[in-house]
Amino acid sequence: MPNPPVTRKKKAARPKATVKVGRVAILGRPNVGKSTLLNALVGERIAIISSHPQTTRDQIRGIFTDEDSQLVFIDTPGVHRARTKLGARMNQLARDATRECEIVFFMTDLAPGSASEMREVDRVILAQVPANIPVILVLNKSDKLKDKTKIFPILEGYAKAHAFAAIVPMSARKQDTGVGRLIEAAKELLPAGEKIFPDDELSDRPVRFFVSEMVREQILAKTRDEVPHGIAVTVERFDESPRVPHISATIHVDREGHKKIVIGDKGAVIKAVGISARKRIEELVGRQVHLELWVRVTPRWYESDAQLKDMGYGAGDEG
Ligand SMILES: Nc1nc2c(ncn2[C@@H]2O[C@H](COP(=O)(O)OP(=O)(O)OP(=O)(O)O)[C@@H](O)[C@H]2O)c(=O)[nH]1
Ligand SMILES: [Mg+2]
Repeated sequence: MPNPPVTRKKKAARPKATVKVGRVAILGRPNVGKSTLLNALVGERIAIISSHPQTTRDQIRGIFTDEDSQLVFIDTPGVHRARTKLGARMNQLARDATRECEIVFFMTDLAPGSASEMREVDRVILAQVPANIPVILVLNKSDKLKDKTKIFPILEGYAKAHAFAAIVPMSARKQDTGVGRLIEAAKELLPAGEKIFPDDELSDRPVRFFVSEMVREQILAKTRDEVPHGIAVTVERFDESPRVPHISATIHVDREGHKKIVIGDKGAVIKAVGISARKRIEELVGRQVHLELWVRVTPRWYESDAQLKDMGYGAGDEG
């Protein structure tokens, strides 16, 4: 099975001998735009994004290298009230990330009518960050506020809740100037050191991981309600020997009814998932691939330590 690292297409600038280095964990509630920000920071679509909460289930590291820095951004699952072993595991991964980083980007989202007081759920998540770690507050989705002056009382209100190292209102989706401001703010807080990764490395995750995520992303885009939360994707085979590499993946669903939805009328849904996921995979690996998808009912896989481990989510060890 191939396990090469994923590299970026664009050439990164050659860094100096010592540069600003460090790890930045991106933390926050589900659906606030953490994965959208990770992609904007590294300039490539590596983390999957969807309108469903709890899309990200794992830590995803994206490596940013320029002439004077190498920053490792860690996307994390949205912290939520866990109802399954998978959910508990996801929260644990988010907590772990705050202990393995030098800086936290704490993200919340703005909406018309956003209160100037920090939300209680946000306070609880923020309280998980070790006291010695500087936190930069990211107020995302500023594009939703037509009247930008509405941001000022929110800035003031949030500044009272925590001694943030910086506060950056931005739109991750629009990839506005907030992206560059966050990178500069992180560099200012970091010590000089030696880069760890080669200039062109984009993530520490192997291609297989992204393949399964890209299939899952397309299912999330094409199904609704409880189906997305019950889906897991595993890559069974990744054969690079043919001229066009052959990938075989299994979509695990929670129950028979979900299998019907994922397959769709005359296979329409799974066919569309396959086409879109294949295009995304080809974009990532830079060559044509053949993608074969299977659907299997694996009831309550998200409550089984053994299944979670097999699916690459590790054992859910917290309740
Ligand atoms: N309007 C607007 N929508 C955004 C912005 N950033 C992200 N979104 C949308 O918000 C939704 C969630 O984005 P994600 O990046 O998946 O959010 P997340 O925080 O990673 O979510 P989880 O992985 O579930 O924790 C998607 O529909 C995004 O397109 C933004 O700046 N403005
Ligand atoms: Mg996410």
